[in-house]
Amino acid sequence: MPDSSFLSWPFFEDRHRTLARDLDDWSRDRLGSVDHADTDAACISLVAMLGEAGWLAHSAIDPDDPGTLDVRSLCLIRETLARHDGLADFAFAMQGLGMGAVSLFGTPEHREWLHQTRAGRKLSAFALSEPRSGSDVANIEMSAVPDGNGYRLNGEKTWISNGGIADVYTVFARTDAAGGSKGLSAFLVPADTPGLTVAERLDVMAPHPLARLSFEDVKLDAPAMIGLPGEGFKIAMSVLDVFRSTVAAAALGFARRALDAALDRVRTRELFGAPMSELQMVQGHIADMAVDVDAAALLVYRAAWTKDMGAPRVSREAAMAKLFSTDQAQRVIDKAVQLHGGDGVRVGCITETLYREIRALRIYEGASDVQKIVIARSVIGGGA
Ligand code: COS
Repeated sequence: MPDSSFLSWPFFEDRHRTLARDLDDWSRDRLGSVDHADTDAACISLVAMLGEAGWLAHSAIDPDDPGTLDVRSLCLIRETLARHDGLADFAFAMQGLGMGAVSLFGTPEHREWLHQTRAGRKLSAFALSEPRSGSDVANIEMSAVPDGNGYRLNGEKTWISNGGIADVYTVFARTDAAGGSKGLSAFLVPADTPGLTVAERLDVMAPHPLARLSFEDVKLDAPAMIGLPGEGFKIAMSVLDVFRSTVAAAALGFARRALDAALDRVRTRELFGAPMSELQMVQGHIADMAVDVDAAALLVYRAAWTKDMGAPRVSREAAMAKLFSTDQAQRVIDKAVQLHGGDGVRVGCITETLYREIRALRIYEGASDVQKIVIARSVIGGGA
């Protein structure tokens, strides 16, 4: 395990230190054997492996003994998996995000799904974004119209991670046409519900399962609703309050991997008759990278610890962690590419992979620009 000194910080308990070390060992032993040629198949197999090994038990609450999500564990797991394999991190993260609303607001009936998702036998997804509302959640257009005993959903969702391979979706739709952010509701929708189809699979620079979904007269019974009518916006934001810190943790994992690769490079590569590490300009890069990584870690685990200590909202802390950590990881990875010279951009090398992997994290689960809005409103308003 590379620099693990952060584990002695007071944010953690011994169970977190053990978790991080055990997962690091497991990842080194197991993740190398996963074939990434077929992204869907790799994801399904990673979810199964993570479930069998027990790691997915941390992705959602235990339906038989409901407590709260431990955000420090979620962050440590994402950081560790991202350091080893970006797709493994993605597979873990989607099981948590997809079932986030169920963990936080679900009924015992909704929570039945958690037996399957925590065991890695079923895959979940979070369907919030639409073609005309990504950052502006209050503008969601998908309609959920009362119909007999339940609701009928019509509309589209896009950029849905795990779209096409998920077994169940958490879907946000409009139950009150005039209500703005107060007119949205959340629903749990099994993938095989008639009328729900995959309209398009989307290819991105760091491949993972992604799709645009179409809902045509998707009929749901009333108990499919999570929370009460009109609570959808607050449910979505509460889920993002937890999971934005974990995106920041994944970025931290990518950055640590890039720093480790850069350290290997500068210690072993000779330039102008000496190891690169003796050049002051190289030392300057390494120092900047190390400060970025530690500062990100402090923000990530401050946000996670604050939530775990019972804060009802950590919007500001989570937004700061996501904004800073995803930005710093981009800088750290770019420097690692630079220190590798031509080798840094060869297709298939770790720096090239990380360079592609990191970019989307500044966009999904709230673009950096949205995080700035959240932070500024909180700071100006003097609230959380
Ligand atoms: N927890 C609970 N309630 C929250 C909340 C949170 N984290 N954030 C906001 N709310 C509440 C507000 O308190 C407000 O309630 P009241 O009207 O009762 O006071 C209500 O929700 C509306 O909040 P706000 O006025 O901030 O809504 P905006 O429409 O201005 O939206 C942003 C704010 C832009 C921050 C929000 O739309 C957002 O986060 N967008 C990004 C979405 C995203 O992450 N998309 C990616 C999808 S997943 S890949």
